Amino acid sequence: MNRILTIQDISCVGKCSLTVALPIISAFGIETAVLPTAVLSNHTAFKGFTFRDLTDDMTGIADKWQEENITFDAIYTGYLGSIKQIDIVADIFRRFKTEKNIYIVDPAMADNGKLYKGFDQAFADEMAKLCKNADIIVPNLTEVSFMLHTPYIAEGYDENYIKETLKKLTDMGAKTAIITGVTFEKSKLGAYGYDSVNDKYFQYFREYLPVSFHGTGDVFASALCGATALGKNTEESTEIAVDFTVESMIKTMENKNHNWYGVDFEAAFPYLIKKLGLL
Ligand code: PXL
Repeated sequence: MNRILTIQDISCVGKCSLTVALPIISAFGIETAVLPTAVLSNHTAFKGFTFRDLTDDMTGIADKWQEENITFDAIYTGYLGSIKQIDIVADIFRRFKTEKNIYIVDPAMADNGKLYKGFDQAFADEMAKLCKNADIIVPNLTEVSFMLHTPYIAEGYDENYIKETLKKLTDMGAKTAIITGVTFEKSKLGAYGYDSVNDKYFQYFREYLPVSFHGTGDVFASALCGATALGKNTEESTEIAVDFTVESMIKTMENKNHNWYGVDFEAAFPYLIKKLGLL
């Protein structure tokens, strides 16, 4: 069985990071090992939150895995709490890198033109460095603007702009970059990618939904990771991840009692399992 290591925080309530990655990757039939970076009462989009920093535990945990010769088929990193954690993650990646395993970085740090609470440009610059060693990175347009030091353009850009931006991202070092939340026309939203190894652009769009939920980036990245670990190519994995994210959003909209802080991705599992032919 494949084993993925995912490194990000546990937000106890709020459906993001590990509480999204763990169930979603498991649903692909893949073992999910976790390295929690912090424990929060809830994610930082709420008014207040507690934050137990686990930075000092991270290296010791990885040491034990190395002693046991534990290996990972993929490493997927998401929200990280500090520059120090980014450095530790870079080190863990070096230590567990094999010829075959793949490294997916979601530089989860910003959305809608703004950095999340507690982050600054220096953090974004370190995250950009972490992305250099990745096989696949999955930033949204806000994260792209902070990593490339370019203005954030919410809409009205054209396909050339996205292609040039993707090229700039892979020129920094990542093999493949996939920008999420791309829209050229009001009725469609999706992901646009560039595989620099094969010099190939790819895209996948679905209907634009007039809603915005917290945690959709984590749902997308987790599904992409699961599909990639199942051996799907990056293009197929992008389609699976976009479809699963959209289905999760549709299920959330169908739930009259839905909240603002997370998507009902659980209700989209039957769809995913059917689509993957896992039944
Ligand atoms: O969804 C990204 C994310 C992950 N973890 C924490 C967050 C956020 C976004 O706000 O606050 C703690």
